[in-house]
Amino acid sequence: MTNPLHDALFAPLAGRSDPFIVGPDGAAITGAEFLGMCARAAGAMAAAGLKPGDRLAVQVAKSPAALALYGGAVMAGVVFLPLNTAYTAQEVAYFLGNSGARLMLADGGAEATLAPVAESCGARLMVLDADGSGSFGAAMAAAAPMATPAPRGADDLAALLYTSGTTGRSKGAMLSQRNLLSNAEVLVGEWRFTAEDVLLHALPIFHTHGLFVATNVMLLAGGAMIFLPKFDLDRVIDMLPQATAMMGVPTFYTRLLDDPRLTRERVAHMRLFVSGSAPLLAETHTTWEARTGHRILERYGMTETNMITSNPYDGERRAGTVGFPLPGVEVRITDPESGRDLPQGGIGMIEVRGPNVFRGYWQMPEKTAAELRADGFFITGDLGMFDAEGYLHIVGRQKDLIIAGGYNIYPKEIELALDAAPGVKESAVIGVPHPDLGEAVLGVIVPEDGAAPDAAAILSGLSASLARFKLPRALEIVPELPRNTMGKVQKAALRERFRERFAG
Ligand code: MLC
Ligand code: AMP
Repeated sequence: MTNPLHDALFAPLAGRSDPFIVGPDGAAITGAEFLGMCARAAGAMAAAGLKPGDRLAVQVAKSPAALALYGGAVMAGVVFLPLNTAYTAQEVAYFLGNSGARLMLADGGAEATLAPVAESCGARLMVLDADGSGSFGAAMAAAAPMATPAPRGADDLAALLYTSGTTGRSKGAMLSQRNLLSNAEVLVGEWRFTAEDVLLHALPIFHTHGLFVATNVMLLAGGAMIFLPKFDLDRVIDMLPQATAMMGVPTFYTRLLDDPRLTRERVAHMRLFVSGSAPLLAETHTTWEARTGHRILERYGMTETNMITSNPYDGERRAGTVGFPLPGVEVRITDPESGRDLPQGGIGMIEVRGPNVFRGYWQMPEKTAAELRADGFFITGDLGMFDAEGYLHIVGRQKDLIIAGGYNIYPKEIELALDAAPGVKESAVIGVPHPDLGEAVLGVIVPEDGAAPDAAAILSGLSASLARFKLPRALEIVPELPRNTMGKVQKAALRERFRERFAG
């Protein structure tokens, strides 16, 4: 038995003496050196007692060493569980408890806060800082590099990525080696990536976009990455001339457009700009083309499904659409009530089937059954329609979800926290247009009789339990929430009322 993901993505690094990762300061790590880091990470995981199938939770700053943890986990057969670095200790406690992770890796700065959390969940806590130091960094230096990858099959789990749910409880999406590898293979072909490519990588590596779409594609193509710790406008502008491709969320593109240094000359060397994770406004698409001469290639995906559709590399990249189903991926539009197929042109639920679709939610068979049909189609919660030429248009979301700067935020989780705040009778959390983030979180609260809630105190109270990116950017106080005859809060009416709240 082999280890398909390791064999296809990581093993070929052995022969590479050219840079695979280039840091913002120009320091290069060759492919062979990076593979060595992965092998030492795998060795340190084994030395820490991790066995194939065990979960490894990772909440560390983005760095080459952090990326080597992913490669190490694949090599050791360990299920990689990356966590947003913004998550609070309370949020992390849920992920550790739910996943049963045996080991958690954190930044040194978070060690004191996370130690009791890890202990109460029965997980060991070790430190890996961005410069490679910390207890796990030392373990990597001391470990014998893993010589032979752990045997894994295509259906074995490679990663567990948590996505929030409409009930406020996060679900761990189980991604197999096949899910990841099949998608990387398709994307390399569709987007024409080769060993000549240099990807400007400014996305976080705890989500599908930065971890799998960007990294797996570059590993498989044999190209290189300029690896920035985060999206820093000045650095991105500086590095663009050295890259051939960039993948980003729409906020990357709007921020770049706001900067006069973005010129046609600066991006003359670029071959491809990809956007996804949130809707790209047609206006951003056309303004970008007018300014740079490049048409952004928009694609559509999800944590549970990897990439689903893409605009064509050759052929028309149609603004406001997410293109065609990828090879091997089936997409159908169904009536959200009956689940029956709709005729072409009908607006309905987007459903997806293919080797890219995940294996279900970790230890939540009832949630898996509710979203993954018996015939293998996954119900995305996105509403869409195919136009006459076969381009998919996403027209809305049936799930109550806000996407801010490419991060998903589920209102329910924030409403529960607001409802529990002093002086609050009830609340509704909505997403409203935001010039930088696409959508931003707005909290609407109804005070208890006679109470005068203190918005600043409420928000600061929330920050103890919720990651900062989830916090409402503002709170509006209203005497009552609009409800329909069934008593359901009419969020559409609230979104309409407050749609100008963050207008530029
Ligand atoms: C940061 N903040 C955000 C935020 N990012 N608030 C709401 N939404 C966001 N996305 C907050 C911080 O908490 C902080 O709050 C303040 O904004 C500034 O923080 P920052 O760290 O300086 O933010 P910045 O660098 O400006 O980050 C913005 C960003 C980043 C857009 C560059 O969010 C980003 O990299 N997003 C990419 C997300 C992503 O990769 N998504 C892919 C999901 S996978 P305060 O209070 O401290 O001031 C997926 C599937 C698919 O969806 O199809 O790809
Ligand atoms: P996540 O759960 O973080 O993987 O987010 C997936 C969701 O992001 C999808 O269900 C869509 O709602 C949204 N999404 C991803 N790509 C696009 C896109 N190109 N346009 C609109 N929405 C998108």
